[in-house]
Amino acid sequence: MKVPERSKRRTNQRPRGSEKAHGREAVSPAEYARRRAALWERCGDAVAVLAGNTEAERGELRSGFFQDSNFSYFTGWLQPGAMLVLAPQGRSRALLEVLVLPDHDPGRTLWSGPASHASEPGLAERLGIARVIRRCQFETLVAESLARCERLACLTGPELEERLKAAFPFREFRPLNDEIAALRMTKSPSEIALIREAIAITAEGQLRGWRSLQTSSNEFEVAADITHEFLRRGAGRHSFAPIVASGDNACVLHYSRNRAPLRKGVLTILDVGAEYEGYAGDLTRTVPVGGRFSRRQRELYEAVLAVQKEVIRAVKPGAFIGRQIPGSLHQLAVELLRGMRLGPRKQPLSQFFPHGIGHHLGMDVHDPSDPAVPLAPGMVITVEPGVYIPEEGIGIRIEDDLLVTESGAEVLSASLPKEVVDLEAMLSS
Ligand SMILES: [Mn+2]
Repeated sequence: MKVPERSKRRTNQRPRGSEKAHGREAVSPAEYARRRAALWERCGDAVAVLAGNTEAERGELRSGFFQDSNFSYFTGWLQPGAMLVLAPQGRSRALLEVLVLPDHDPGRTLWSGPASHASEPGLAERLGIARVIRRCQFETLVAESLARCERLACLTGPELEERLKAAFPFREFRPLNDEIAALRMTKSPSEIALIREAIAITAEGQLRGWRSLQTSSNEFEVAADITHEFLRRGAGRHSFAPIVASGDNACVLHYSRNRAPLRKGVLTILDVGAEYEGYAGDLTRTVPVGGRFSRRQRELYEAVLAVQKEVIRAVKPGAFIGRQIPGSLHQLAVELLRGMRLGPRKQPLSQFFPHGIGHHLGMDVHDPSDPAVPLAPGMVITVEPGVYIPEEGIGIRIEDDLLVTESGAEVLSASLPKEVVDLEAMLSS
C-alpha cells in the first residue's frame, strides 16, 4: 500500500518506507522468477497450481483485500482471483509459467478500481511470465499439461485442492506445503530489507505506545496510538491483532480485547507488529503504568530479560527453535527458568512459561517453517520468553526479532530499549 503524497510530506522527519522501497519494486521480477524456478525444481513430475485470495465481499469490506502470502511470494501479484500454473512444456520439459486472471469486468471497476486482465498489452513481459490467460482457459491448460506428467501439485486447503480433485479425479495429488515452507524460511536480501523496515515501524509504534501508556486511561487508547503510528509511517496494517494487556490481562497470552482501564503500578504487555509491504514485524515489551517497576516486578522482569539475552546468544546456524528438540532454544529457555526459583512459593519460573520461545517471521507473523530444519543464515526468527503469574497479576514477555547470520545472529530490533534503567528513564522523561 502506498502512502498518499500528502501524508508523505507531513511525516517526513526521516525517509520512510514509501520513499525507500515499494514491495513490488523491492523484489524484482527476476527474483520472483528464481523463486518459481526453485519451487518447480522441488515439484518433481507435476503440474503445480497456486491460487491467490479471491474477493470475498464481506471479508473485503471488513479489512480490505489482502493477497495470500504464498501467492504473492511467487508472483508479487496483489489483485484478487488470480492463479499460477507451473507446467512442463514440449520435449525439453522446460518450465512454462502461466498467470491466470479473472475475466475483464467493466462493472467491477466502479467498485474496486481498474484491475489487470489477460488481454492487457505488455502484462506478461512486465511480470516476466510466459503467458497470461483468462480464468475460463484454466482447466484446458491444466488438462493439456497433464498429458505430459502424472501428478498435480498444490497447497492443501479446502478450496483449490477440492476443485482440482473434482476436475481431475484420477491424478495423483502432491501437497506443496513443505516445499514452500522450506523455500520461504530463508530470506533474500530484498526480503530482509523489507523486514527491517517492518521492524523499524514496529519499534516506533512501541515507543509511541509507552508514552501513551503514561497518559491514557484505557488500553484502547494505547492501541489506537500504536495503530496511528504504524499507519502514518506507511504500514499497511497490523501483522496480527495488537495486544495491549495490562495487569491480569497480561496473563492471557493472546489477549487482544484491549478495553480495560489502566491502573497505575501494573505491568502492561505491548505485543504488536506492523506489516510493511507484505512483511511483518513482531515485538513485545513489558512496561509499568506510571513508569516505575515495583521491586517484585523488577525481579521477575530481570529474570525474563536474562533468559532472553542468554537465548539470543545461542541463536546461530545449526540451532533449533522447537520445544521437542533436545538442546533447542526453547529447551535452553526452560532450563534457565528452571534454575530461577522466583515463583510466589519459590517455585521454578519454568512453571510459568507456557508458550514457545519463538517462531519464524516473514510475510506472515508466524511464517511457514519446518521445525526439523536447523537455523541457517538468512532466516529471521523471534526470541520471546515470558513469565505469567495470574495470582500476582503479573505477566511479562520480552520479544526481539533476529536475523541468523554466518556467525550468530543480528538483533534487528536492537535499538528498542529493554533494560529497566533505560525504560524507567524514558518513561519519566
Ligand atoms: Mn511473536
